[in-house]
Amino acid sequence: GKFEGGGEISPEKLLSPVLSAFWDEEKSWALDVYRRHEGYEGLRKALAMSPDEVIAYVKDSGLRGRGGAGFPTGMKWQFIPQGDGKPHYLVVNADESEPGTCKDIPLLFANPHSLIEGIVIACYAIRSSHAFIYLRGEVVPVLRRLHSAVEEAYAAGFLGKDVLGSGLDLELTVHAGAGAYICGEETALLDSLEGRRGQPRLRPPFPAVAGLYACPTVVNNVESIASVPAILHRGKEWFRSMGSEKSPGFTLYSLSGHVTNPGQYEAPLGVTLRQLLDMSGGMRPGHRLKFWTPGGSSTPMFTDEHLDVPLDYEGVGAAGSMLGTKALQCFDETTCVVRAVTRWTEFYAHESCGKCTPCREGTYWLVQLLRDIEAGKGSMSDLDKLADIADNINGKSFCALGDGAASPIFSSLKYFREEYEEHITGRGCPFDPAKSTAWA
Ligand code: L3W
Ligand code: SF4
Repeated sequence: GKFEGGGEISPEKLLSPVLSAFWDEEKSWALDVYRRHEGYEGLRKALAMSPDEVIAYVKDSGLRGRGGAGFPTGMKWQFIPQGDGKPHYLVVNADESEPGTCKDIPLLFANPHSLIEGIVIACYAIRSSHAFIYLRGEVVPVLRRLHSAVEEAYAAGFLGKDVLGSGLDLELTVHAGAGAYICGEETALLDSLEGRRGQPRLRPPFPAVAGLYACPTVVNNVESIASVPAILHRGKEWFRSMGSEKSPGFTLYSLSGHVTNPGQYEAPLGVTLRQLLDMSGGMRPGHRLKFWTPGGSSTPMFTDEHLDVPLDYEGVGAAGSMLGTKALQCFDETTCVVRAVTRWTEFYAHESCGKCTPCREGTYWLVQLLRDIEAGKGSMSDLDKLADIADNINGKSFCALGDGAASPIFSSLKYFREEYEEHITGRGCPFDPAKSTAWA
């Protein structure tokens, strides 16, 4: 049927995945399996075009960054100055750590060659001869798999000297981080890659102008780059036939929490949570949705009133949140919202890099207040304090981590203020944690 902002959507389209098409095949990660599924055909098409034509093609496709901000990918590539005499770099952000987000790591595990092919295309376009994948450090099996896929690609002539006789020389380095959420922020990632403590840099200059080793650098999310080969191979019109005018194409949604079948679901942008729950088996039996995040805990939460919001950048934005990483964490009526927000805020306090005062101090104080409220030791004035501290973090911090930390405070107070008040007047948490599996 029709859905707002998304144009026509047929059930076949909802269910015909691209990125996740053959994840359940035997050795889906191997080069020969990838090639059986038309792997590296997009690269051949790209190499027959000029680099500028490839940039224009990706720009026309309307592909937007899948790491959270939705910035147009082709435009980012176009920012790289040409003829400047400096090396150019492509850095793939594989530091997936946003709470609830689990799409890049499964993609790398099941189909690493889609990323490698996308990297070769992107490097050809921006005229880069060295690319890096910055991988979240905790996922050692994925690191091993990436290393072996990169080796396969070198052996087959997709990486190294004179890629497929095109004249492009390309080195690809896989680097594992040490497990800090802040290293997913693009400039902290670059500092970490250069061997320093990962802390955000002032922007501007953006990485496109002064990035890795102060040279022009494109930093893109795994899924953004992995989407490029299919766009080249099947065409920008095909890509634009899915999703909406401003948010075209397909994407990976991660469904987690109190759902019957958690996992990765590929669908056109603009699908709704109701549709995703319908196709995946719904909430766990006997329970109903209470609140959820459209894009990880850093994006303002929604309630069951938002089940029909189109999950694209415009739809989620108009409803007062952000699409972010498309991490749909679903909580049912057994979940204490104060406890959930406390847990998230503990995460932000732990992961705050300490560079700026509003976030470093603010997240600490938010945790103290939330723990008191959850334990029945709060007072009504604490709710104003929570909002006041969040207000002093939001928009006043050095990077997006601060804003992300403030967002669950604002949205939970907006939708569930009564539940906070119940904790205060009732001198404790009205929920039985044993009944909620999410926080076990
Ligand atoms: C050149 C300009 N480049 C912007 C580039 C910029 C960046 C991209 C988007 O944060 C969000 C954040 C998290 N010249 C430019 C330019 N750029 N203007 O465009 O930039 P920006 O600042 O809008 O966002 P960001 O810094 O990339 C990302 C949210 O995502 N998030 C968390 C994500 C976490 C993960 C993870 O764990 N994997 O992705 C969740 O929602 O809060 O708002 O490349 O350089 N004039
Ligand atoms: Fe570091 Fe937080 Fe400031 Fe970002 S907002 S620079 S994470 S202290």
